[in-house]
Amino acid sequence: MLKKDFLWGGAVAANQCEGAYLEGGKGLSIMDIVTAGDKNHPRRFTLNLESDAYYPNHEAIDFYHHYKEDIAMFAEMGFRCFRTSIAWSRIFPNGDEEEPNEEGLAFYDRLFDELKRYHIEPIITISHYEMPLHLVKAYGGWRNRKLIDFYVKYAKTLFQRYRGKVRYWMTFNEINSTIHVPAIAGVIISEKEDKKQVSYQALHHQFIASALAVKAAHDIDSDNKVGCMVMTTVGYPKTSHPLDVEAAQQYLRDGTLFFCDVQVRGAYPSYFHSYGIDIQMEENDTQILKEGCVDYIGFSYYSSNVVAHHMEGELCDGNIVKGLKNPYLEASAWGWQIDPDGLKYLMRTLYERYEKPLFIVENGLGYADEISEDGKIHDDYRIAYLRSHIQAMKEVVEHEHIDLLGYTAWGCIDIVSAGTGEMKKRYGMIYVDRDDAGNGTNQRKKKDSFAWYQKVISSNGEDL
Ligand code: BGP
Repeated sequence: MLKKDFLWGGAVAANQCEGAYLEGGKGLSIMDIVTAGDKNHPRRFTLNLESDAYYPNHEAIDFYHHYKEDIAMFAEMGFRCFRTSIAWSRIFPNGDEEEPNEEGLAFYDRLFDELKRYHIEPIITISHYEMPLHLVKAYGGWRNRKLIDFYVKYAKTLFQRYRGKVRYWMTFNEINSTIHVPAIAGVIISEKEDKKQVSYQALHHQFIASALAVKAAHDIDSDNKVGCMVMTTVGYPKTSHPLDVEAAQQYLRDGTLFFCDVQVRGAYPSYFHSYGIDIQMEENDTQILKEGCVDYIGFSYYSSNVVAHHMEGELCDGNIVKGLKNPYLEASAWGWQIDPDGLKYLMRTLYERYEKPLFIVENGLGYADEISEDGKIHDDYRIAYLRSHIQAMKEVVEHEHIDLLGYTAWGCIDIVSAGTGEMKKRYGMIYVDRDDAGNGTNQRKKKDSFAWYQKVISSNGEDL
């Protein structure tokens, strides 16, 4: 059995659901200008700083105005928690202001009060790829150490304002994505620069900012629990060739564990030396990392990959990171290889390495759902995906006593895809009538998975 206070819920991100991208005093964030793509042309997280706001799904699903209706539906499903992010540029429109934007703070006050009405615990991501665009244009994004002060001021503003309303936080969504897609951290790297060196230096600034935020959160409210959040990449060796096994070992270490090592253990691991990167540190940085260790490990898990020391063969897509095709696994229409056993592998690895509580804060199946002739959405494929992953998660929790805080199904309501900017790639138990071009009534509609997930939660995971 899962513990009786297991945090069942769903997850979204401000930039993928709120809309109202210039309302309530909000400034432009980098996600407001990222180009949209489609499943054949995954979004290029290039930031064309000359253009303003040409992301076609600016209004997303207008959660900013629909949040009461949506939260009522989450409550109907029995949610005990709800993960979303606070849009940094709602609170500090440019990011470097002295004073926060009161309208932005008041919106999230209303949101948290609405959740509280239904006894739904907010799980808040402080930065989910939503940094203010001005911090890129004026400072160069996270490559500039000044971002640390701007971020810490923003985080402290949140901890003080929402003291007693929010106690679960995560500092950066998928902090490892900075290495794969530096533009996500507002870092634009020129041809003549060393991408690795610039990316890892920007990441270092984020590590310091995260550690300072963790310490501030604990100082402001001892009830605060602050997690790191990593995109997990499980890679299986293509063959039993020792070099393929070594490639798989490094894929997991360098793609996932390194980021947890720094934020959970509070220091750069010795193997970092093999990266050949010379991080510019300031004298207190080592002490800051040591004092800012996170309380839990939040992570996203969607799929697994296959790796080899020579990556020849059919490539498959994945959550930001590609891999080779696994002949034993099916893939989603976007090429993400479906592997519930990989979740067990990953949970064991993380828990045995850190012995800190885990939190599955993203898991789900992107699918181009259609409305059937009977007017319903029979997403049995999504029920099958979620059932198999919840079964896997339960197995290791119950048999191996892994401490798992909760499970928030990603995109519990249809939202804009981060990777492609499409609405077509739907994850929700709630359908939203909106297409890739932003047309539609925005009406919400329960899919078959709505009643299924309601049953899962009411039985605390027993009735799958
Ligand atoms: C993760 C992000 C989420 C979400 C998810 C699904 O990387 O944290 O924001 O988008 O991926 O990806 P996509 O929306 O591209 O299907």
